Amino acid sequence: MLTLEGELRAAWNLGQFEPWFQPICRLGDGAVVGYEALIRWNHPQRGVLVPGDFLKIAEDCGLIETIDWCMFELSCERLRRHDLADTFMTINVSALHLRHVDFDQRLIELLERTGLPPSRLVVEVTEGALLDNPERVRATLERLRAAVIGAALDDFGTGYSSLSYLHSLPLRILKIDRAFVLELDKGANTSSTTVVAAVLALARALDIDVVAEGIETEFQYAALQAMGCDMGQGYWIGRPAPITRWLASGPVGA
Ligand code: G
Ligand code: MN
Repeated sequence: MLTLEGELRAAWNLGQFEPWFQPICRLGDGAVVGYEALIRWNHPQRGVLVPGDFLKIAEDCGLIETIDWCMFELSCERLRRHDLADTFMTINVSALHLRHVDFDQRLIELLERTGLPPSRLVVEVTEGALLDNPERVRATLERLRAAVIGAALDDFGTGYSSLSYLHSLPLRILKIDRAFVLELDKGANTSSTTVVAAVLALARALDIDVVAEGIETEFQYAALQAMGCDMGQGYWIGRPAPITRWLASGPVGA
């Protein structure tokens, strides 16, 4: 029997990983303004696996960075080929990537190869990845900004949420974690409503756009819209196909 690590290596060799694109909508009119590229493993027996199912093993066996770079490249190519509109795309960058001093240079070269304008790319980093070495990450994000590549703070509110990061980092987007969005269902007087309102006010003051993550109900959508949240993503938006395997224009031809 194959171990999961063995399966993962085989899957990599067989090309079973691919990026899916979750639309990011403007809550005001529901227009798709961007996408988050999310890795999926098309497992021959177990179906489509999400990162939670295999990321830890991919990290432990040292394959994750290779897989990630391949996903970044595929995602950029697909966005360029399929969506001529001015949508942006976010990619998830881990602490491992940010440890390499040449991360930004490598990303810039990837964009040159794929022909995707840098202004259409946004790298998502988590608060956890910042903690690793805040100064180094800030320097990397500054160099990316100089190259017109944007940065987003992912899962905001779940980590240490140091306010000092918010104004010292060159952020284009703040992503409110889905835990707060989930709580909104419980009505107007929850602490989650207060937190979301405070984050929106803070972001507005700092001129950072906000994306709410994990919108699963119309109620959540409406509540966020009423609070003035700019953008959102989640299983509710874009029904019936919330996470599109390909961009709206259909699959990539061979
Ligand atoms: O940490 P990050 O926000 O990048 O995580 C993205 C993950 O969240 C993806 O694996 C994606 O499939 C999942 N996801 C996207 N939208 C929703 C949603 O509406 N609800 C839940 N529970 N998960 C979601
Ligand atoms: Mn993300």
